[in-house]
Amino acid sequence: MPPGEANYDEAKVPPYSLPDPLTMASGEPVADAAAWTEVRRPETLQLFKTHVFGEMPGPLPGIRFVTTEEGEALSGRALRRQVRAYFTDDNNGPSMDILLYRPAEASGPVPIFLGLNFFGNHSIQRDPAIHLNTRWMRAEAQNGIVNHRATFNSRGCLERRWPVAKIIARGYGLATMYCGDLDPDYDDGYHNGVHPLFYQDGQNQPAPDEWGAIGAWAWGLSRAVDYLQTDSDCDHEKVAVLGHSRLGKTALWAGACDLRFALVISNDSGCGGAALSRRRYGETVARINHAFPHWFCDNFRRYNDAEDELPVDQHQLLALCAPRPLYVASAVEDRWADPRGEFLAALAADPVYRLLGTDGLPATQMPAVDQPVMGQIGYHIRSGGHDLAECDWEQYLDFADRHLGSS
Ligand code: GTR
Repeated sequence: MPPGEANYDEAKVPPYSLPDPLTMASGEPVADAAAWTEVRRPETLQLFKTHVFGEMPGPLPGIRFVTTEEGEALSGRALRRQVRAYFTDDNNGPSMDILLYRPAEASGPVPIFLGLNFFGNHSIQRDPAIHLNTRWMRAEAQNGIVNHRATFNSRGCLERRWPVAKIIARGYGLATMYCGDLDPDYDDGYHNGVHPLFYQDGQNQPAPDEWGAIGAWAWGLSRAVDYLQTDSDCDHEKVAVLGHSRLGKTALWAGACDLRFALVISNDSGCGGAALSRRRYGETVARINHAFPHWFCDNFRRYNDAEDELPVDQHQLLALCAPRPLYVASAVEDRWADPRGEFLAALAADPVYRLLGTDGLPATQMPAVDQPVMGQIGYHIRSGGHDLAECDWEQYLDFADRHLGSS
């Protein structure tokens, strides 16, 4: 294949064999749930930390959560709360804004969908009370971003990805944050964002086995759960983490690292997310590390054009969610993300789910387009392209009803 050209031909997918999620590093088979939980799961998580996403620090002791605004939304059907998480004692230092909507009529704590957004909390709804994010953003004129800053025109620009009225009507709350509050999405050598808060004396960038941007974003999702644990209107034992694309990779990594996420959803997460790296279909490890050198840990670059040497593949990232409910979604036209590779990864995670006593993924073949399958693992391939669509959400809501119950 000429350099620079992505493979979209199944016939050119190289033969590969996946690491067995249920064989321990010692070569012993994982015979039961205890062996998974006590040995194989921790060793698998460590492999992802060392070789793919990097080590991630724990919470900051000085974090402060301050409610900055509250009010009614959606003609009284929802209640909105905005909370700022200050990461240090400096109010001008790094912080993260959490936007929370919950059903006005709820009589107790509600389950929550939690996900990062690409263009600021104000981009998810045309609700003038949402603080306009002032941080760096990807320059996308159609989303109202000028000189890397949000303008008034970016209010509600990604409303189609966040059907808040529907989520509320189904009895769920929604919490979201801007990923750039944690780490702006460009390669700046990790001087901005939260990385420097954790540098040792003399350190000015993460070590090769330490976190990149995806790690920082996932860390922020865990900090949002820290907040939700303090908010009596939210059922912090029923938090579903979800993300689209690079933020879908992030949702999976957050779900793997933090067992407080009760349900994990990957929407079109592709390479470095739900798609098997060894298939080299669409985006590959070399391409993603070249285009986005700041997403993964530096060690991941060792596997550029050397996927078979990776000690793990992405089915094992999915298996780290087990036995918690996991939904993987693809879209037909999103070939860059390798829909088949996403399905095959879910299928290859199934033995772990079954070992842990669940029904895993109730399919052996890739389902037809727009025909979701749902067991403890859910999967669908939707018609259309790379996006988080309302019909994706409809499946996630059904899946959450099944596993969390809306109240
Ligand atoms: C693409 C990248 C994908 C995916 C996507 C997105 O450019 O190659 O891995 O993350 O961006 O996040 O929209």
